Amino acid sequence: MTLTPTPADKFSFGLWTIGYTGADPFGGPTRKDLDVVRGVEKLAEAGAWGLTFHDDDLFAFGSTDAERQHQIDRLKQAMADTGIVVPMVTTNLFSAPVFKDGGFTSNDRAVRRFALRKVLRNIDLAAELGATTFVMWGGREGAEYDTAKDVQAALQRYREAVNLLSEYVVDRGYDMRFAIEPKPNEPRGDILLPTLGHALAFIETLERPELVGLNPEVGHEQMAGLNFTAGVAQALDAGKLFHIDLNGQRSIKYDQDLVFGHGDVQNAFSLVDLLENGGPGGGPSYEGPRHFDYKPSRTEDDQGIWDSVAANMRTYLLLKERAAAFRADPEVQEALATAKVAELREPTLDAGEGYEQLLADRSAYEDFDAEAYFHGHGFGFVRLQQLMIEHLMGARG
Ligand SMILES: [Mn+2]
Repeated sequence: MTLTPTPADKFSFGLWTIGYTGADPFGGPTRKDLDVVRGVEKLAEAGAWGLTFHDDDLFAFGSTDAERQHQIDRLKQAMADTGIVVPMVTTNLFSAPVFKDGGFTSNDRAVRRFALRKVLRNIDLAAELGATTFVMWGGREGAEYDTAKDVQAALQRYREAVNLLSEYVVDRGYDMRFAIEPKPNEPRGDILLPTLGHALAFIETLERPELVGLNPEVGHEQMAGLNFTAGVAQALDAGKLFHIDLNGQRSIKYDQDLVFGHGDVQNAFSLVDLLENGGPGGGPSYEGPRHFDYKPSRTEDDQGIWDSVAANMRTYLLLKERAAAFRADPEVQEALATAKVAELREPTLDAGEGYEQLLADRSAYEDFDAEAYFHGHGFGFVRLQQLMIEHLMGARG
């Protein structure tokens, strides 16, 4: 296994990630603006596969049609020159002052109509560039004050928006699906659809639920104190892992957007193991882009941007290599068997068995000595976890 990234690894980066200038609520930029052509060239040089962007990352909000087209043409030329693809596009409905109360769910109806037009225009661009995933991160879709937002009405407007956009994609014949990106808070005090679970439930209320899935982000679930790998597993179970945002987060605090693995590295290990080895046949469970949505820290210079780009991909490949070694270790396989991990894939009932047969099975209840069955007999989960830690630390194979 190689630790040198290639386009076959399907690593992609947001233009806003490598283009982050270091501005935060407490200080201005520490780096110069990044030109998109240089960004594409540097990503290709690093072995990445794709670039993603918000409309406003590529051409400033309020650009003339000519300015917009000039930037699109420059990106297209850079793509042709390097082989970098655009697998995903998303719309900025959060930076401009007009979106201060959100886009799809602003209390102001004119803002909602403007937001829909901005997204429709950007969907056309996404299709033109060959993107098959359209991400919706509703960072401003929320509120700070319960009195100020009718959440039930806001969800109705959110639904109205996604239904309209889905209809548009179908009518235009675009090969494109939507991926909702949940986040609990920041920039709003509370954001609508705050976790994967909220978004999954919402998707089932849409007119075309098959067109809408999830774009889970490591840090966003961890900001809510949740286990990201477990959430991604539920998204996979629902057939809704349309895209993924990899980064690092250290506990419940502001959105850190660290390099992948620079937060909870144990959870990063289990995530890569799930994506690469978690399928029903012990193969990949996810074939889509490995997309990094992180921020090169404000302390870094230009070189630091490209060092962190490389770090994201190298950490992913290292974890993939560690996960493969973990799975191949005979002692791990024995510990997995002791822990009965694979037994959970066996249905609890026999084929054709129903409650009548279960009620008639005395061995399941009347003759089952629940007290004696596991008394003094453990699963060995701790030993299994320690084996994982030792593989992670390079102490084994
Ligand atoms: Mn984030």
